[in-house]
Order: sequence, then C-alpha cells, then structure tokens
Amino acid sequence: MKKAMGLLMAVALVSAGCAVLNKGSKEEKIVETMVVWSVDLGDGISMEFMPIEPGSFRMGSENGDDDEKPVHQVTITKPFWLAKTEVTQAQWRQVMGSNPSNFKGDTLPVERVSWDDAVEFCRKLTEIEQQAGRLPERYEYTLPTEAQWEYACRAGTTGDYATSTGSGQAGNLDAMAWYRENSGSKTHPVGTKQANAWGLYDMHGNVWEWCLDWYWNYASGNAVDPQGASSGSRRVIRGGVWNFDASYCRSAYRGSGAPSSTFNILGFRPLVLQR
Ligand SMILES: [Ca+2]
Repeated sequence: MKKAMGLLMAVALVSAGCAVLNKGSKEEKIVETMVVWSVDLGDGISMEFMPIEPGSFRMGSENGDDDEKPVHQVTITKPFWLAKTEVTQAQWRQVMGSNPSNFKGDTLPVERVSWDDAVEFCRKLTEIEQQAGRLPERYEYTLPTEAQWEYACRAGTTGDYATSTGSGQAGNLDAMAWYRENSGSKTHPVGTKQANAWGLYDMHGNVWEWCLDWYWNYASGNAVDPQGASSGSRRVIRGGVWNFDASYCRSAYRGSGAPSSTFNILGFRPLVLQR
C-alpha cells in the first residue's frame, strides 16, 4: 500500500473509545502507523474500525459479470477506517434502539435494514460521538463508496477472493466466508471466519453490505476517489452472502438494490473519515 506521503492529512490517534486529533499549525500529516479506531457504544458494546491507508488498485474483474468491466485503476487519496465486521444487532440496538433482523442474535449481523436506515445509523452515530466530544473535527461516520469497499476487500490482492496474507491469487473462500455451501441457510456471528490481510472480516460472505454510491456502469480510464453516479434508482451492494454461491462472493462482484428495500441477506458496515 502506498503511503500518503506529501498529502495533507490529519493525525488521528484513537484508542479505547477516545479520539484525539493532533493538528499541526498548517500541515497535518497522517501518522505512519494508523491504529484501530474504537467506539464505545455503552453497555459493554463497542465497534472497531480498521485503518486503511490511501493507495491504488485495479478495480473490477475480467472474468466476472459485464458490469465489473472495464477493469480500471482507482486511486484512494484519503485514509479511512472501515468497520472490522458487519454491524451487529447489539451495535445496531445501542444506536437505534431497535432490531429489525430476521435471524436474532446479538453477535449476528443486523439485516432487513434499508440503505436509508444504514445512512441514518451513520448520521446518528456521528451525532452521538460529536456531542460526546469524541469525534475529531470534520470526521464523520458514513457508508463506504464502492471503490473504498473493493479496495479494502482486496487488501492488496488481485484474484477473485482475498487472502489472509495479501499474497497470492487464490484465497480460500470457505476459510473466509459464510456462503451457500457452508452457512446452513442462515447468518453467523460476525468475525468467526478468517480476516483478510487488513483485518476485515466477512467481506466475502455472511450478509451483503450497502455502499454509498448510486449503482452505475464503470467509466473507462483511471479514477480518483470515484463516487458513482450523481443520481439513480439503486444503491450498490457488496460483500457476499450466506445464501448465494461462490461467484457472488468475489471481491469484484457488484449488486444493487432500491434504497428503501430490506432483506434478510442485507446489512452494512460503516467507515469513519475526515471530510
Ligand atoms: Ca459481508
């Protein structure tokens, strides 16, 4: 992964639910070693976000569906922290006070949440943390863009599935994901399969995950921090799922859904970054 040398970045040191922003006089540099971002949601429930440094990768796949082409170079210019796991039902309840899920269990991923619901979770979490004085200035919780999601899913790999080490081309899907062949037709507690090389769990399975973007056809050519279409009718869905086969769990696979739709196969994982 490329370092963010030369960029003006915030120094965000976060631990034990307390975010500390050390701002330089004019220049703010990202620390060489970003650390895990932890949020205390109360009642012993927390969320952890893994640090993702800026860098470039090849987005899409030549051996997948048409909408995964053209494979193109994408550069992510800002660091972000992506939730280590899909949002659990306990985490959802702490923030939203409800549990819409079909399969019930505190450590299971929340599902039957719409894109609008997921965005509201992020807005509310941002508000809670701002009011508590725990969120550095201009930081917010939001959904990952599709590009941020695939960049984090691949974690430096270029094959169909990520590996836990980031090397090689053939990750072991069964070791990393709950999908149709091993799920027993249900969701499973988050973080119980192998993480990818950047410490992220269930990127290839368990529940689909809402992304921020309107679904669109990839433009040709290189892209910098792509945001998807400016309008549309469906939002992007990524992240594999317990009731689909392996081809749907690939790093490059793209799904989409109406923002108001809810299914027991669809949850999300937020990120936190500086606007
Ligand atoms: Ca997933």
